[in-house]
Amino acid sequence: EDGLAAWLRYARVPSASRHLGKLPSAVVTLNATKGYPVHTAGQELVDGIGGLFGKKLTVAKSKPKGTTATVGTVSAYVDKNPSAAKGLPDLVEDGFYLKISKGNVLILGQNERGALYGAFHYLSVIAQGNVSDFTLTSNPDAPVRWVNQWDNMQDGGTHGSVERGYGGDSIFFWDGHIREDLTRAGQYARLLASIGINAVVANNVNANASILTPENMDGLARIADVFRPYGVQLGVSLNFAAPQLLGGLDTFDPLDKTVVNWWQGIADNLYKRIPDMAGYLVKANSEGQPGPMTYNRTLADGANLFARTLKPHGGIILFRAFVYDHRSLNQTLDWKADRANAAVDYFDGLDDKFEDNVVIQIKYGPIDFQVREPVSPLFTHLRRTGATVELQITQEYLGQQAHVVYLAPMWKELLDFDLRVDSKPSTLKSIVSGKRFGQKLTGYAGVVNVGTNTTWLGSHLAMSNLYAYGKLAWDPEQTSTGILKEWTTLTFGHDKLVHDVITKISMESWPAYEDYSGNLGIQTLTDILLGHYGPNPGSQDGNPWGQWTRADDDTIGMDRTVWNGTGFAGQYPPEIAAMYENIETTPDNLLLWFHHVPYTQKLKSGKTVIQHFYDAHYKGSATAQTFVTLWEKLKGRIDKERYEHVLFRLIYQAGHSLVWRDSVNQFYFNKSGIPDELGRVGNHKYRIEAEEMELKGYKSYRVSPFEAASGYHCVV
Ligand code: BDP
Repeated sequence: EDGLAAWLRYARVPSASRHLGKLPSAVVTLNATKGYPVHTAGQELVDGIGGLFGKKLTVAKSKPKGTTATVGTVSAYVDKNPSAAKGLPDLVEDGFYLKISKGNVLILGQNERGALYGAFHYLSVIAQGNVSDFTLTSNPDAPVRWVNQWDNMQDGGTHGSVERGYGGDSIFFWDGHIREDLTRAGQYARLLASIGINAVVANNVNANASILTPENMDGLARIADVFRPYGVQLGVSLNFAAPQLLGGLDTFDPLDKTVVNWWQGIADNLYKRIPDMAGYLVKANSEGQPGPMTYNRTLADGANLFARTLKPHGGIILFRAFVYDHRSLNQTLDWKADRANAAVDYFDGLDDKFEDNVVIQIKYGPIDFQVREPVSPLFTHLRRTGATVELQITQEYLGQQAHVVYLAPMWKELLDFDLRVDSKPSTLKSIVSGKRFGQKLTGYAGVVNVGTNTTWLGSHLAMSNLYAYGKLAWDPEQTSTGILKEWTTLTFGHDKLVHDVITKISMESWPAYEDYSGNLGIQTLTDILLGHYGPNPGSQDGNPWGQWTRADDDTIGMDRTVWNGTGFAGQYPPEIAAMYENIETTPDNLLLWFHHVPYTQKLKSGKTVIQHFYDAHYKGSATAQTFVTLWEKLKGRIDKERYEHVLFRLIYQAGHSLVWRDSVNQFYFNKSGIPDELGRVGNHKYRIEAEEMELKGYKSYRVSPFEAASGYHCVV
């Protein structure tokens, strides 16, 4: 149990032999071609039922005797059974229909991919022990359900690392090329297909232009080949300056004819090799990346350049809204400067300027994957052009898989948030499904960043986030606990205690992490300049990245009001703007996101801001201690390999949460000079400082930032 099979282990279900009669005995695939999803579906049914129940199925072309699982597209089925057409439901692209009746299984997809999704769904249901009859029509909530990988083609010229990846090297790239052995890429596609993901952008948004050399395009085609059996399409991230960097042109101006022709050549060459390519992902004019604004062109000019070259081939472009200029942000000179304003400012007036195969990919919050952010207001400004919400499965600011943080509850809160456009119900999920404004191309993009580690993400428990991402992108009405239950059964089996423990840890994990890393909307107080890991509240200000707390000796928080602050609150529709504008109506958990207040400001709970900080850091880290003892109850109830792996991480998290607690509390205690009412902060009377012990083979040294260790000292 090294994690490689994730939730597709097909481990034997309890009392398997009792259920054999309720299962099919043979599989019939309709019009299956090897290398395409219907064929794969047939194979998965054989493997799945074999593994789960020990029943060996035969694969037949026409109807055999006995119970049968029939899988194919609706059209293939109706061709063979014209009279059946009437009874079938309407399916949208990628949707599926399942009918289970006395061991006979009918799995029909709107397309081949849908058929495969239906097969995976059926297998997941029976793996959870349910072999009774049912009928289900399932359509995805949105058409775009993509995954982004931030994989580098090369790193220092040697190998393929993954930016913000915590599960090893790239499964796609090595040494500036596409790997020869793409086995893992195929296995990844299988996992993704089982949760309804339909495309993967394999290379980093900070794209290397060399991805477009003829040799690398051949390599990309090989990736697409291993994805295809699972209905997963390949997307490619582009470097806006590639015409210059790779093509040798003296410009990359999006309106220049030679540039347009160059990009058309690229699209044609890619589609020659990969006719079913999904399209592009583009990060432009952000964090030093080139873009159309380099030539005073609009973001729409930039996006449309690619959109037009893709159109003849049926591709789409996901153009990122993560646009800001870290060189122009200066908080010391400009009190009104605010990175949170950037996206709406840059996209202002462009909604009706984009080609219809452009989708704007918007991070859930206006800054950057923080532990708590308000929903990005840009979602309310794009009514003609469709949007995808960008979520981050890789826990860049959220403990980097060394801390367990189950993210579905956070995503649900964001997706359920009602933005009140035109004073009408306008939840984020209704916007990204296209239902609220009626756009055709909308959906989800998740930054996943798996690597070569057999656990994929570096931690077994972190995989519930990937599972939940796919499930919510398909159906955002699903509950966090419901998704978790499914995932736990498929990953760890049916033991009730295993379920109870994983549910408790997971459901408490995001609130705990928020409590000890950064609460009241102050953002995750990590180190900003380097790894985004570990506490460093002092790095939050005075940096050009715009993740500011504006903390001084007496006050803290970003004033983002219109009347006195950066004006960000005014980017929301009036009802929401009014809520955030007013300190009384701003929820406590976003108070410091929107307001600059004294440490003594009273919260709705009656506590002061500073006392809340102290208490929350104690509470969150205390919760993290309980994860270890909870997990220890599972000894012997799950396999040793995964038990030990998770335990090691939870022990680490428990310790690191204390470092978080004391660093952040000490930092604000030093700044504010306000003592903790309970006398805990700065008073570690039971602690034994490592540097004061007799050190054999260790040396004591002063650390920076000072608050990262008690007493300013570490031992190495
Ligand atoms: C930030 C990451 C950086 C990414 C950037 C992005 O730190 O590595 O390149 O976002 O999303 O969160 O483009």
